[in-house]
Amino acid sequence: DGSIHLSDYRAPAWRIVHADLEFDLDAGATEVTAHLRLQPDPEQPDAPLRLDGEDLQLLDLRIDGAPLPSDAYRVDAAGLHIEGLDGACTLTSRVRIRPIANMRLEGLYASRGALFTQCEAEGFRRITWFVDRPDVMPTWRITLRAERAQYPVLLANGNPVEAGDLGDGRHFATWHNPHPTPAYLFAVVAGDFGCVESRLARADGREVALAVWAAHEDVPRCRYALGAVERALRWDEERFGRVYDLDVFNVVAAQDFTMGAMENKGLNIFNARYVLADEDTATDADYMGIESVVGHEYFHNWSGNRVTLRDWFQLSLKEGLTVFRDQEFTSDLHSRAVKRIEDVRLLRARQFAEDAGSLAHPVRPPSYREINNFYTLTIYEKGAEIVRMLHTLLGEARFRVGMDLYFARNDGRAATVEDFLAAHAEASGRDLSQFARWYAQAGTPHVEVKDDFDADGGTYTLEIAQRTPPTPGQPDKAPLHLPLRFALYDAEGRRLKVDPRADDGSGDRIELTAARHRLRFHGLPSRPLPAFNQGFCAPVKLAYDYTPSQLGLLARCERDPFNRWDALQRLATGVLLEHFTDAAAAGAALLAALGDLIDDEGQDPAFAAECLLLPDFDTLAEAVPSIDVDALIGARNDLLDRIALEHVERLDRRYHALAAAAAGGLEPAAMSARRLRNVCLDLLTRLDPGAALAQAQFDAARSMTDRLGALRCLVHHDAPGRQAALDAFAGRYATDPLVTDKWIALVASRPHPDALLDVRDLFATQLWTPTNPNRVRAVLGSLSRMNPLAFHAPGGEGYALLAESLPELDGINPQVAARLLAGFESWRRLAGARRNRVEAVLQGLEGRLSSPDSLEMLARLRA
Ligand code: BAL
Ligand code: ZN
Repeated sequence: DGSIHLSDYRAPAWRIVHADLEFDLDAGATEVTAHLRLQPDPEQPDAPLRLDGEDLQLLDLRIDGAPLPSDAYRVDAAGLHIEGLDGACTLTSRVRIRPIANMRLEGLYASRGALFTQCEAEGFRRITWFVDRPDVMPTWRITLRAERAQYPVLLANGNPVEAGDLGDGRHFATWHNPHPTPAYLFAVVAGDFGCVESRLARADGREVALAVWAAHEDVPRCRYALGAVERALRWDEERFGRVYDLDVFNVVAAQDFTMGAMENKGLNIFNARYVLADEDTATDADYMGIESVVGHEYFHNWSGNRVTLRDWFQLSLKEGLTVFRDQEFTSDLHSRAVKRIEDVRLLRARQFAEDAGSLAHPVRPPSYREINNFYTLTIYEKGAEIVRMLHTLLGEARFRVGMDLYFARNDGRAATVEDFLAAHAEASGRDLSQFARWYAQAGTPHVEVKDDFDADGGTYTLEIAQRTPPTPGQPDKAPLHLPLRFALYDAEGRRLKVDPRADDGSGDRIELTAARHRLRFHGLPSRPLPAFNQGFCAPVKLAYDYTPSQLGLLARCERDPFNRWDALQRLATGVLLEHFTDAAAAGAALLAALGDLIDDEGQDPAFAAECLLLPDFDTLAEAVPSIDVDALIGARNDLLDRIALEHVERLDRRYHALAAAAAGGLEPAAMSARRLRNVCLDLLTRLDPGAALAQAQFDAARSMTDRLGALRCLVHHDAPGRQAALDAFAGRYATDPLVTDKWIALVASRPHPDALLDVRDLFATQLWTPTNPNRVRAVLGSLSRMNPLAFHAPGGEGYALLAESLPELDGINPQVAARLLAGFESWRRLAGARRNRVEAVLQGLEGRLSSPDSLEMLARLRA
């Protein structure tokens, strides 16, 4: 079926040690001349040379300068084959490509008068013939020639070498990348851009010139991203000892871009949404997202670029590790607790669902048809959790020694997960062989804890069992090696010093390795209250039979802020899913705890805001065996109404009390205040059909955070002023595609059946631009991922709406289409007729999709 298997890996028969490329750039027809210095693998002496290429018009082919006769090579749909080569040589090819016709946004493509590239994972083969795999790592020289008027800025990987005039209105620029770099990190940008720039001294004493580029009118909105680059560079020096390795670092914003951003060597290309920001157009969450993505891409320079991947199965080796690094960056610069809560929210809502659904796969999948389908939450977020567990098991100091060893030993190499674990095992002296299972085994582990207290002897026993449920292709699972932090509290919420004579795991952490563990603590005066998995140190579902009052106590007394939040999430989940025998007591405990939080001015308001947000639909859906959509949405709405009713005065008081702090700029206190204030506003608007407060905030808003927060309340709670507000907002930002995406996302995620009609109406307007991934996601991603009420409309209209658009989208940008298909990942657990409706919709898609991306997704969904 065209699958590629990890077990089939073979070293490349031919390597490219140096690539010298010349581009005659033009949107209609670009010519690429590639001089590739080739070396055969001495262990595969007679292997033919096979080069990857797609959609290339071959103009000329030479070996060591001599034209290659047509019977000496063969071209098929995916490759160029040359036999009979006699050792190392230089292959020169000249091809023509058509950037303007490239709607897939892979390879070289045109966008708004400029030219961009996207090569990860396998886009470079759409630019020229190449051994397009990550373990082929030449050094690079890149010359760009183009018309100066249309393309005054010519950027490529590495350091600038030379630039000048060619006469005839044309000019050129030559770049040199001295670091061995795989083709997926290749990048070229040509266009009319402006930039903001700065210079920074590197830790090794050299200077680096930083620049963030965008269309001229957007340049003032690049300042924040530039500051984020500066912070990222410093942080990686200080926390990981990683120093930058070129004279320049360029970031360019692209409005048409499939991914979030791309870490090309020395020339990061970003989706504009992760670059452009000012107070009028970006929310606080946008600012945080920009800083984190800028950090992520910058950190790849070591975790991904200097040490790259042997093959695409190792994708999490760079992505999981780099997500861990960007999470730590944000945690060191901002609130560690809030960052952890946000990350776990995402993990539980989306990665756990992926790991429990039709698309579940290990962090290192054993096979794939289309690697683009594996840029998933599992590879990224679960991959980061694995690195975090390693960090917990080893401790910061030993982890750092292991990281240094990993970087030193694999610098300039294409590495594997084994190389990563070997460096840590060696540096720490720990045996990580069982830990390696995390990379091979899919599914979220369940950890169940039962306890017993023997009052006579004062002995407390914890029985801990782990099991991982079956996933597609993996019916049987073995126990995993995981760290589990814990603490014991007394009835007043005082932390108990754990008895040093405990039979096992004294201290505050145990390592689970077996299916069952028993822990005993002696000399306790009364039954303690246990707390587990502080900081969510293991990405598991932990079950322990807490009473509502125990959770209320934990929400107040747990030392670990993440667990205080988690106690309230558990309490809320139990109330929503009717898990507690005494439902009235549970509801009362939750309402009391939330009331205290609303009033608590000593608490970080952002943390309080997180506590007031109930588990979302996806998280709840993950916690039940069968998804009753109406029951989950109904229970959530009822509880939100109850919270609002019970605390209306408190919420109102706090909302107004936070006004002064919220009026500030980007300082953490102001951001925190706006966060809580907007959560209060949302609850208050539930009770106010006139939505006066939301309307007032909308009218007076001075930041996008407050404007959009108020607009969301007006639209999502059907306020009378909602259409006027939407029109005003849309008019004000009509020329800004990123802000237009925001209001479109609000409309598409409105929890009302009419959202489907609104989306259909959008399709009929100029606003529907299926070639722009951000717009497609704003419309269809918001509908399928952020609007369970409309997407799961009982008659199947939401499913049909998504499915209808997929054949066209698949013909334009397969990656975007395939990603939207993943919105059906949990369909098998849907209760009632919905499951059948999705099944019919998926069946109806058979024969209507054509890309390998979408075909693979459809096959896995239906398997
Ligand atoms: N490498 C693809 C974009 C990212 O994860 O950084
Ligand atoms: Zn990445």
